[in-house]
Amino acid sequence: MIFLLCKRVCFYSLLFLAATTCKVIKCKAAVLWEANKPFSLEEVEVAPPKAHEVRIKIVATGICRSDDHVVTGALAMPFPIILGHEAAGVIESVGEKVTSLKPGDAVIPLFVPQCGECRSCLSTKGNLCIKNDLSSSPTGLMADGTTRFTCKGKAIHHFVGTSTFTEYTVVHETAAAKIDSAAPLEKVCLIGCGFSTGYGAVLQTAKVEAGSTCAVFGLGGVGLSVVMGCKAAGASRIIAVDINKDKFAKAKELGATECINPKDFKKPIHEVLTEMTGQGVDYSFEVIGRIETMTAALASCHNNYGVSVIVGVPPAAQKISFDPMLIFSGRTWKGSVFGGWKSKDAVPKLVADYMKKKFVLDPLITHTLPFTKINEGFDLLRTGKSIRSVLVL
Ligand code: COD
Ligand code: ZN
Repeated sequence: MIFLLCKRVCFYSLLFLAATTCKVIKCKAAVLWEANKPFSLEEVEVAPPKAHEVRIKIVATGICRSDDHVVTGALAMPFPIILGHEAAGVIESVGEKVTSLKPGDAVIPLFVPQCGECRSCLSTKGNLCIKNDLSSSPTGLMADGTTRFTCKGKAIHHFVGTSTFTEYTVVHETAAAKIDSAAPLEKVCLIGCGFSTGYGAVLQTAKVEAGSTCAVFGLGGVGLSVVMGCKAAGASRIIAVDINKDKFAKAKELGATECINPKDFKKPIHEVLTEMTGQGVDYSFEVIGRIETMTAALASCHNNYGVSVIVGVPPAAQKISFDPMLIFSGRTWKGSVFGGWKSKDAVPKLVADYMKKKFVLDPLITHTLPFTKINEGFDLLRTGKSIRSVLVL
């Protein structure tokens, strides 16, 4: 009966689970030995999960700009490392004291965990659980200070508590959300990062009201998810801003009412947006990760009650200088990590909403590739040819 209900999950469960529990698994992983090098497909050993940890068989993983930021050095991480943080899979085995997950469960790993005990988790206002490994000095290790990956006798680091460019990974129980076992894992993996980050920035962080005017700077996978969030919120104007006009057709398809290219104007883009809207937009979103566009987005929103949200990961070691009058007059400048969602609670609901067709993910997925073509997937990202590539394992 259960097999009929959730064929996808049970197939993997039957095949892999019983045979591997408590044992080291040898499997394929994409190891990044050092910055600015291609990923190297290696056989790695994945240790069994310790107490409060789970081992996941990854089924699909998206390629996100943040992964590439580690390759280029823009996001500093310890090497060697197994990257990847936007994935979906099936629990292969669980360590002692794990209560919320069991073998066979379909899950999405969470790069922002939800321990349920820290101040952010306990506050209704927060979501950046203290157990995250996103700080400016990330450890690349599990909570006990060790790693579960080895390759050629060397310890390999974890990435933001997830590491999904591997057939098997180990994460903390608080860093995996159980989802509907009928969900297509090669689509809902995007809920692990890009989609939720953009959509939540609108609905959860900014809490855009119906009838609002919005500007979205940057139309990659995350920016397009912001556009979708603005549409879902009932925004009356959604002005999409990008220097690549090839992004405009999809932005319009997903809800943008106007698209503008800063290169087409002599005056600064915040002046253009202020003129277009009278006194600036109600909400602006920076989804590029550049300090110039962060201040431009701030200046584009209403001088008294405008809200500007930084979604793009700021470049390492760069500082912003700006006229404090922009804030003094009343604007609010906010940041949003993982769309402000409390991850373990929100991800199953987002998957359920996807299953109810409340939003789409297909337009964001331009390429689906076998895992072994990971380097090709990154080339597609770097040349601007893809929005999201999903690697299937
Ligand atoms: N003006 C307007 N548009 C610009 C400019 C500019 N000066 N410069 C670049 N752009 C456009 C590009 O043409 C492109 O269309 C878009 O901006 C950026 O898109 P992508 O595809 O590079 O990026 P995305 O959509 O994948 O988003 C990536 C973010 C930049 C948002 C990145 O910071 C991110 O992935 N953030 C979310 C994930 C996260 O929080 N990670 C942290 C934990 S790992
Ligand atoms: Zn990401």
